[in-house]
Amino acid sequence: MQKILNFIDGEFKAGTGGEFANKFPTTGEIFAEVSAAGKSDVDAAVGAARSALKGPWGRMSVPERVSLLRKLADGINARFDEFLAAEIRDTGKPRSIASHIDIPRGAANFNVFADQILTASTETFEMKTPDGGDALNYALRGPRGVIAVVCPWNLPLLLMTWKVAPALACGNTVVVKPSEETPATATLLGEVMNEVGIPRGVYNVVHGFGPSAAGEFLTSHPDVDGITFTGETGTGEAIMKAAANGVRPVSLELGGKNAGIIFDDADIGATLEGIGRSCFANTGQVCLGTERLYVQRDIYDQVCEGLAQKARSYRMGDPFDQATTMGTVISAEHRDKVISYYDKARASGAQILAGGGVPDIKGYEGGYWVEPTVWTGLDEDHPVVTEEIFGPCTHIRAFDTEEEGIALANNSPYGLATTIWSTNLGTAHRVSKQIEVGITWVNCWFLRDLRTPFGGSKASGIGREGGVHSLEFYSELRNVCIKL
Ligand code: NAD
Ligand code: 6OD
Repeated sequence: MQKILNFIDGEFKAGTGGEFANKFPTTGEIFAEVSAAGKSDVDAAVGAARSALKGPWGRMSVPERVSLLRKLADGINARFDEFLAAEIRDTGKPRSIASHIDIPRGAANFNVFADQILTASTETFEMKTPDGGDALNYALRGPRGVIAVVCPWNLPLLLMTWKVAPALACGNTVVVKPSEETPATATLLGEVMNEVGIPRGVYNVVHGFGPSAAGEFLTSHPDVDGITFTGETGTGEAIMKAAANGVRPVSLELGGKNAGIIFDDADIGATLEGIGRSCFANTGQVCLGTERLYVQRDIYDQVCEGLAQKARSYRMGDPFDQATTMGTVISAEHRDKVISYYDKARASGAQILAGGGVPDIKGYEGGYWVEPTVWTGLDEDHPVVTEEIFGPCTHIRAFDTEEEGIALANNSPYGLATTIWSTNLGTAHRVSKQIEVGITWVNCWFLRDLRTPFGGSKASGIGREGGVHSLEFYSELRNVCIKL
């Protein structure tokens, strides 16, 4: 049985928090034992990160750090197949997704933030002093210090390096707490850190659960200087409370209940392809995914039929098989949660256009399968329409006017992402401006330029990461005022 260990101060170490099983979601079989970090291990990881700040890492120039970041990207690519296999085993996601999104982006994040820090500037202001003399202000960019990085399971390497790369670019050290469901790629990255010569203590990984475990030990640790978190809104609230002790800054990328809006002048073929991906990709386990779909009445029937067909078109099975297009969800617990919404929809009389249950996948009966599902007919205040399900499902409703479409989309406590489909540029601009979310895609979905601000409005988060916005969070600016 494979053992997954914590990575502390450059070494793989068993934790004092016991062990927990890591399962292959496609079969439900245990394939690894993960060693959980106890409080003393988290103390050691934070201590190592603190010492590294004062060591060679803290003395490195930006170009030296940049050179190491590029080596990290190369190091992931050099072991691409190992990262790929580890991610597939942990998540059950198909190779077709992990090889195109998770692992390439896991590597690219390091190059993107290497570029970003090389061109990062700070402000200078000249001023007059009260006695008519001159003074000069300039800001120095330095690291915040030790950053806690707490991650979810849906895009494990991608979302972890999305935070670790800019944190290291800015000269911080990190302690990562991967999701208990997906510990493998964060651990493997520890090997790459050592291979490319990242000084010990710069990157640490502690494994375990959240409440009263590694997650909470880390986020409530008094020697952590900042916390960056991606996960559920409720967890974000708990982390924000922990961060209040000691007034530590937080960056929170949280949940969503994203709307898609399709206007009757949309290119139907392209729309069905794009919206289908936004509903079902990664078995619906993408925070940016569309779980509410509003369609202008003239094309409503066509979209319902087209999306139902799309839902039925997925091929489920062995995620290592290139032909598989949909995997399981992450765990039995998550399958039960998704299915509980499927049951609620049925009980409330939803019209089920596709799916709605658990498929029978021959040879993989122990896996956590759910059917891609499309409903209509539920009220806007039904839990299926208001709560984040995080499964391959969406509810469709017709609208008549632009104002109505906008109002329906905005009727949510969340504000992460929207996707708008129209061939009218005026419609696209007007609607984008009125939608209360952090990220709007028009005639596309999850098309990423990593320099752009990324994050959620309302209950979907605090702060923006990406490009210079990441640098803002992961660095501390200190103004110097010199009277000349
Ligand atoms: P989660 O909130 O359950 O867990 C995320 C991480 O937090 C895990 O590592 C977990 O162990 C840890 N954790 C849990 N409780 C904690 C606590 N009290 N203190 C410290 N750490 C704690 O989320 P998940 O189920 O892993 O991921 C799915 C969620 O993530 C969805 O809501 C999804 O929308 C969201 N998400 C958001 C984004 C975004 O960019 N906005 C991206 C991906 C996922
Ligand atoms: O692309 C990214 O940088 C990003 N943070 C994606 C988040 C996806 C959510 O599931």
